[in-house]
Amino acid sequence: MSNTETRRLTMAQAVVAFLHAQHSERDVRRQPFFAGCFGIFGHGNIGGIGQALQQMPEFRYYQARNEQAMVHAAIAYAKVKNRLQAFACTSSIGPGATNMLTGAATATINRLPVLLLPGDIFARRNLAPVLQQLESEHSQDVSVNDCFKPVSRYWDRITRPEQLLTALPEAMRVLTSPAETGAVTLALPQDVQAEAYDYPNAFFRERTWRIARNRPDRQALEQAVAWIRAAKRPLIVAGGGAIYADATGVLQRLVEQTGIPVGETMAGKGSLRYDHPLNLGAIGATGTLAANRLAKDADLVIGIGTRYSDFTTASRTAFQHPDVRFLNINVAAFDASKHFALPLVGDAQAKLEELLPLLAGYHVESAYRAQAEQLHDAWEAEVERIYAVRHQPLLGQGELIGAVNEGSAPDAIMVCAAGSLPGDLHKVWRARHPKNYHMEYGYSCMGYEIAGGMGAKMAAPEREVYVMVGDGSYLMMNSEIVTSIQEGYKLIIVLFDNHGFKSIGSLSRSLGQEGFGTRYAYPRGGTLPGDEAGAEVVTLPVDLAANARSLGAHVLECKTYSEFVSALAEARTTERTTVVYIQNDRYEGVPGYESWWDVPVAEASTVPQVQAARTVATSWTPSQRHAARTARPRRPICLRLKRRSQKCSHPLPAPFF
Ligand SMILES: Cc1ncc(C[n+]2csc(CCOP(=O)(O)OP(=O)(O)O)c2C)c(N)n1
Ligand SMILES: [Mg+2]
Repeated sequence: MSNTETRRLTMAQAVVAFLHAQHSERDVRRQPFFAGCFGIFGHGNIGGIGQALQQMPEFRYYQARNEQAMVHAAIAYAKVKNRLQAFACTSSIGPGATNMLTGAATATINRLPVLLLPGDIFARRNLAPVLQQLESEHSQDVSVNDCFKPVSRYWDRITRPEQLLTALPEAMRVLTSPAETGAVTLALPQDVQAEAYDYPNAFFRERTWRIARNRPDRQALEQAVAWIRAAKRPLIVAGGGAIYADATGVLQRLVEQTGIPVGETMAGKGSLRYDHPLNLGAIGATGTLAANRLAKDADLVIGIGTRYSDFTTASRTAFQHPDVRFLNINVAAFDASKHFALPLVGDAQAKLEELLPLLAGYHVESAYRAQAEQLHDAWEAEVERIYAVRHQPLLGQGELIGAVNEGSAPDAIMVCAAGSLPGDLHKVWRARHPKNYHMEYGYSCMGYEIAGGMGAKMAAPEREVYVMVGDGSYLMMNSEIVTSIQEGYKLIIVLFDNHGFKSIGSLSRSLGQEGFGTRYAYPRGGTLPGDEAGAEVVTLPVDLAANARSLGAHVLECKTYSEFVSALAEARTTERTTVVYIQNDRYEGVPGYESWWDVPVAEASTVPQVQAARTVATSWTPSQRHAARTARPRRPICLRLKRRSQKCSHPLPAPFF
């Protein structure tokens, strides 16, 4: 094919033809990078991208119900595919476009690729203001799509069709870069989408983006080996990067060779099977006793693919050894350098493979390994205890999680994002493979669950997908139930109805605020009732089971534990998306384990409970580790009280979102 040959296409047709030709490759496995395009059409994309998608059915179009939801589905797809494949999302201009903003932030914060193609106002401007246009007195070079800039890793506006020739390759570079990936936004003015141009044929040739496994700097690697060999109490913190890099096999080999135990972040849970004797499970604010105990005295923290969010570090109180050092393995220099670490910048799998032989002969002291294994076993016993609680009259969340875990196929995917479920799941879900625990907890975006579940199912149609969702999140976004039925992607949605926000209610109480604004109940005396009203509230006449049924789902309502177990078994046999509906107790959940999360408490208040909460919070802040420390911090009040009486008078906060 000569480089001078051209093809006359509209800008939108060129976008679709280009995307269709892109592939990714890692470890000799090559696949089309895009699985297709989600979209909702309006006047801002119907005649452009809409026309192109109709003309090119080989690039599959999926009709979504809500633009935010379609981005969530795209994100979940990319997460299950370890960022090797992704979706494009097309929207109209104005509200269709800005509905994708939350999705863009979710993608970028979670380091997951998604290509957003919002329509934009006419580039030729001669009709302004057009329907849904944001006008500005200061510039005509502004549209609502400028809002995508801070939440996109690459942002561009295509005001001439030939700009695609340089914009699309840049978009692909960022989307396929594990270090830079996130939302990529190409704003497409509605008139330019439909404009024709003679594009070079060569632009549409199949292209393969190789996802490199970058190796670390040799000197840094040698220093890392020296640090590990010198460590007495090293601890691995496995993050999402360990899973995305497919480094879980070599991680297990490293753990077995060296005896270094592992704590897992929200995105990293599943890096090791839950029953591996050196897997301490969840770490941080929503962590297990096992991981949090060992974190406290770790002298070397080896972060693998983690962003060190405040949940992972328990708001910087998790690591209390006076001389603790951090060694971070990460594709992104930004993350690798956190906590003044020795950064090993590069691919996790490649790094661990290089480390293994260099650590030959090194093993942690047997007393340390024994302590880790004993904490692991004790934690397993605690999970058993929680799974066996049969709270009355309404069941508790921990036991219901246990029923889903035990009733699901070992290769299933469990999807969740916000509410009190993530904290409980992080602790007690038993992850049996690296994709078993799919938690969106970078943005913890209510509404991700069902749409995300659909994206996960599209990525792995051979697996059962369990969506765990609270009534608040369900009410916020249940629209993609319809899409899952339209496209035949069956989900098992487990809907926990506790008439409001169990999570924020618990957080509110821990701040002395009595659950204000977190219950779904009628106002009393002109205000909304909180927890002080006890059971004396009138709940709203909302029937979420009927709502799910009306969207086309098969619905199984249950009340007791045995009905729940039977419903889960039946849900596995149904053909279409099935909702298992159960009411659960607002107060019964999984407790916190020697950890903390920093949320502001009012500094001045006339309410004694708020003052008490402030005292607890300020007792933790001296433990926060921001840089090299000189003095050892005091133990927080709660832990001191706990040691004295084995009973903490302040509830350890176990909220979470
Ligand atoms: C989009 C969005 N809005 C607000 C929040 C803050 N938030 C976190 S959890 C939560 C309540 C969730 O309620 P529900 O889904 O019923 O779960 P529950 O807390 O009852 O387990 C809220 C409002 C959020 N995470 N995302
Ligand atoms: Mg709820």
